[in-house]
Amino acid sequence: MPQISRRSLLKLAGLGTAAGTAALGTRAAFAKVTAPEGVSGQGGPHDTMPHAAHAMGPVGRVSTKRFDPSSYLRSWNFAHLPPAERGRYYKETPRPDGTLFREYELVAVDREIEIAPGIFFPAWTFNGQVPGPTLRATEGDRVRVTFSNAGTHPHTIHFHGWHPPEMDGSLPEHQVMPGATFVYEFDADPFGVHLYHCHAVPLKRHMHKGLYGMFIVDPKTARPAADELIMVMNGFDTNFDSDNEVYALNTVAHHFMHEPIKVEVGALVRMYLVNVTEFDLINSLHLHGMFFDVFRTGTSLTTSERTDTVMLCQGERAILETRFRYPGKFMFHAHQSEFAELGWMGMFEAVGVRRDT
Ligand SMILES: [Cu+2]
Repeated sequence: MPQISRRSLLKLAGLGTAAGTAALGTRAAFAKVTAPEGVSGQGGPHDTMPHAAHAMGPVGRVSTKRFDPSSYLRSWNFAHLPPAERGRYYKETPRPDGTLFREYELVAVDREIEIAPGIFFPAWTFNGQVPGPTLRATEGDRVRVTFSNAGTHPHTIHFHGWHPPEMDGSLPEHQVMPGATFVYEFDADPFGVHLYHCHAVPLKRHMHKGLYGMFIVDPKTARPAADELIMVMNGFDTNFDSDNEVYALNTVAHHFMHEPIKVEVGALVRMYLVNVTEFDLINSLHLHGMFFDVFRTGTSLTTSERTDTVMLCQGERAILETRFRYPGKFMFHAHQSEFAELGWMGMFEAVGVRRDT
């Protein structure tokens, strides 16, 4: 069977052609240019073949009915659900020492999801969505997660954080068989931005199929109020060649190109960023036109770095904080250009009055 390259697959899907029309004028101008005498290589006029690789962004839209990356961005502990429905998945009870007992219901389900216009991926999901719901507790809270496996394969939940070995969800005896239920319980510790994911073998298959989510633990003394964003860098191997054909922030390729993330000029913006991309060792986030403070793993309240590009290994995460100075649109994307072109690219849109300091 002939190999389908990552790029040809996306061309089939219509990714990579949106900018074609806009680029026509520029190409016509280039076509008149000839190489100076004595310059080897492309001596003649530049070719005028249609050049779909100039494209940025897909043609068409992914339905956000079942999963909306924009709503996922600002939701945790099932806050996006109406109260009655939310109560089915999340409950919090105050404890005498001032901490909370937080109870969650997570269920593994096989579900086909749309990751780029017309490209469907046979995912394994927590609660029908990829990434799974974001869980958020405060340091010292007690967390109980009742996990039911309604999928067709054995799964587990492995939380990053302090917990006893029987709560680790990583060994063969930890596997939760289809139809079975297991209860994970531990104290939220340490504060930071963590993740949870299935740890059944083969691990890379179980992870890349979509069984992962963010687990945030807030410090006892809360961080300063901010506009907070949940950002998961992920990728999808749509032809099972152990390589990703589609990359995204929050699952849907180029979603935030169509729906820029609205922020306010001058307001503190806090990004919780996790890299769960399989197959590629690293992923990164680059933000145009500004710098941000990095708190690696979110386990310190002191920034370690001010930069405009942060690189994360598989499973690594960071909190990024910044304030937009200027109103307008700012691009952000993986600085691995190929990932950006294959879907991991988006825009911020800052509104308000310019603040030069
Ligand atoms: Cu699994």
